[in-house]
Amino acid sequence: MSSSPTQSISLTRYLIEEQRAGRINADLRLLIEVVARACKTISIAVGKGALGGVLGDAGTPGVASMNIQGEAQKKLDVLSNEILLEANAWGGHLAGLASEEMDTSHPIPDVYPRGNYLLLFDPLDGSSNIDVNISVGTIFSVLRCPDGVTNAADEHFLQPGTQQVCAGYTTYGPSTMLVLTVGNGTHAFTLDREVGSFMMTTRGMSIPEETKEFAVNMSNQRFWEPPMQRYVGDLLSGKEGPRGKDFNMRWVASMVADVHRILTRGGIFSYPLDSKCAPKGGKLRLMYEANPMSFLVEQAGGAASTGRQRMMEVQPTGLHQRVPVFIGSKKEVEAAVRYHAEHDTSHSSK
Ligand code: AHM
Ligand code: MG
Repeated sequence: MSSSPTQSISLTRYLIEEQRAGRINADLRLLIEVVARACKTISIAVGKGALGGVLGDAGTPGVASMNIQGEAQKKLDVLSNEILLEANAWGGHLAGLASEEMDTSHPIPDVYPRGNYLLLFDPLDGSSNIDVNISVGTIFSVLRCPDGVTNAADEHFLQPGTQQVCAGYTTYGPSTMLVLTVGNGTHAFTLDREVGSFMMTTRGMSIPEETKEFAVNMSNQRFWEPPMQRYVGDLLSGKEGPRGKDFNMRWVASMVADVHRILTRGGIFSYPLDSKCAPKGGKLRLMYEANPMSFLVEQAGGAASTGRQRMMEVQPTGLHQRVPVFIGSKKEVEAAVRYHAEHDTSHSSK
């Protein structure tokens, strides 16, 4: 699996070394430091839980406020969004921001200088776990603003995942961890709460190619497409079935926590198309969830697909676009893709 020695390398030191090696510039370094600082603030709010008065729905009592996705917002969703917006407005490193919690992209206020990067984030992923004290997280993705654009609008964010220059997430679990890639491997940093610094704890995360563990919300089984029914059916039939081995299942319902487990010990995470989410294209969001996680997982030797296409090659058509997701151990993602291809081929030839 993972890791070479990390000595005592803080996130700041790691970023300075990446800058010296010419892999990132000063603006991208600042951007990552600012996001990391905002995540520390979110971590404190999440950690206070009920004592901080931050649990429960946003909005007025009995009338929860809704985001663009038509989902009820939690107080912590709104607070985390505000923390990230405020932290990133004034540094001069961004041309614009977009968030899962905002209808449209957010320009940098005129009073501040503009930079060349676009930042996208899901401020608090795994909202259904906030009130029950289960891990949640922040996911982010960084793109370059197209040349010559000074006022970034929604269309400028619509770049495939292969264009990302950085992606990461922070998981607020028993410990707070930041997992990051700038295209030179995927590295994990753990927050030293006493010192207030993210310290590198795994350099070069590496996902085993094969796995015996899958993550999916089984309660949706009857709504899945036929290839997904067949794929999971074969996983469940274990040693006696066509896959010839027994599989274990895990489902946290926080993508950050499920993907973190996969980056740590392998596995496949899937939120496939089902007849409930099909009209929207899937459940998870391409720009804020699927693409950044795909970049992190590919950089750790894993794979990510919609079941029919490499995730990072999907050309986005909307900021809040949703997609089916298969992500994790390379050979297992390839197996899931094979089930879809076999189904599609047999149906197109009829
Ligand atoms: P959110 O961004 O509104 O929190 O939704 C995304 C989350 C993922 O973290 C998780 O994998 C999935 O939704 C869980 O969905 P379900 O409750 O259908 O199992
Ligand atoms: Mg989310």
